[in-house]
Amino acid sequence: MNKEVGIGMIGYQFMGKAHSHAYRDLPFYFDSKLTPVLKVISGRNESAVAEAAEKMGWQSYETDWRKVIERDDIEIVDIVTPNHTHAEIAIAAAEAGKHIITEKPLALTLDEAKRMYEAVKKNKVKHMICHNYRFAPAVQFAKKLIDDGKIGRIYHFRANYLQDWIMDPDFPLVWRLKKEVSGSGALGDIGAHSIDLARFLVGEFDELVGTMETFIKQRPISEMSGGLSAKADKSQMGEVTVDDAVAFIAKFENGALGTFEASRFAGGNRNKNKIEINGEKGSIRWDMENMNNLEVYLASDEPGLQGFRLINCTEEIHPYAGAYWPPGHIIGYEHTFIHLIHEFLSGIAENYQPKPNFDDGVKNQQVLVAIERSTESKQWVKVGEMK
Ligand code: SOE
Repeated sequence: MNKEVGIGMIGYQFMGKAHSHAYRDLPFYFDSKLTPVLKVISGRNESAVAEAAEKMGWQSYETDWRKVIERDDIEIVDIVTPNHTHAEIAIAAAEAGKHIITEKPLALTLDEAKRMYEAVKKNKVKHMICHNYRFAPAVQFAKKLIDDGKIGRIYHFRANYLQDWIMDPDFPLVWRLKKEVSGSGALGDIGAHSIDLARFLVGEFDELVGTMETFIKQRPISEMSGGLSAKADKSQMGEVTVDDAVAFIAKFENGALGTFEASRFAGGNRNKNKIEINGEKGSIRWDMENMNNLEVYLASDEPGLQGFRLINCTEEIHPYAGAYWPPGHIIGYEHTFIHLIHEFLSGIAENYQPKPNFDDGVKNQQVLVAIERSTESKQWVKVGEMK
C-alpha cells in the first residue's frame, strides 16, 4: 500500500476542477508511489466552496487559505487562485514546509516570481508550475524525437495560441482583464503556455521584439467571475488594463528563430494551441485541439513518399499513453493534468525536483517582461537582462 499524501487546494473554479479530477483519477492509471488524499479545499465564498468540496470529493473546506497551510495533515498545497494571490500563498506555504504546485503564470511580476523561487529553495520543498500542455503524450514524444536527433538542428519554432472568448464587447471586465489581478492578458494567460513549449522543445530565449494590443478598451463592470459566454449590463463601464493580443519574434540561444502569436480575438478559434518546428532533418506539428496526433516530416523518407505523416500517439511507446487504453483509444485535456501531477508526486516520493518548476516559472516570466518592455520601447530586448 502506498503512503498517503494530504492535499490542500486553494481555489476551486476551472483549474480547481482540472486539478481535483487529476488527483482523483491518477491512482487509477499510474503508480506515483504516493496516494493523494483530497483533504481540504478553500475559497472565500462559503456556499460555493462547500458545494465544490462536495462535488469534487474533498473531505473538508475552509474559507481562509491560511487554515489550510496551518494543518499538519497537509503536505502539498495546490494554488489555483487568480495570479495576484500566488506569491503570498506560495511563500507562506513554503515557509510552512509544504510542497507546492501553482497555476501559471507563476506570479504577477518578475520580482514576485523570484521571491517565490527563493522561498521554495530556502525551505527545500518540491515545486511545480502548471504548464500542462507539455504533458500531452504527443508533445512528450516530440521532445523525445528532438532529443534523439531525429529533427536535427532546429531552425524554426512557430506558435499560435488562439482563443475568441472575449470578442463580444459586452463580455464583462472579469479578473483576467485586470492587470492588478492577472499581470497581463493573452500574453501571460495563453502566450505563457507557448513560451513554455518553446523552452521545453527548443531551449532558452536570447532576445525578442514584440507588440501587444488591446482592441476593446472599456467593458461592463460585473461581479461575474466570467463564464465563457457571459454578457453584462453596460450601465457601468471599466477600463481593460491588459492586452487582448500579442505577437513577437524571438531568437533562441541555440540560434533557432521563433515566431509567436497569442490572441483572444481570433474568431472561431476556441483553444487553438498550435506549434510547428522545422529542423535540418525534419519537421514536427502539434495542435491541442487534436492533441493525440503528432505530424512528423522526415527528410530521410524516400522520394515520392515524403510529406507529413500523422502519428496517433496512443501506443505503449508514447509517453504516458500506455497507462490508458489500447492503441487508437484517445485521451483528452484533463489527462495532461494527471501526467503533471504524477510527475510532481513522483518527484516528492523519489526526492528529485520535477519540471516545469518555479525556476521555469521565473524564466517564463522574464520572457513575459521582455515582451512588455519591447512593446513599450519598440526595440529588440535581451531576455536575460530582465530584472
Ligand atoms: C483561459 O484563457 C484559459 O483557461 C487559460 O487560463 C488556460 O491556461 C488555458 O490552458 C486555457 O484557457
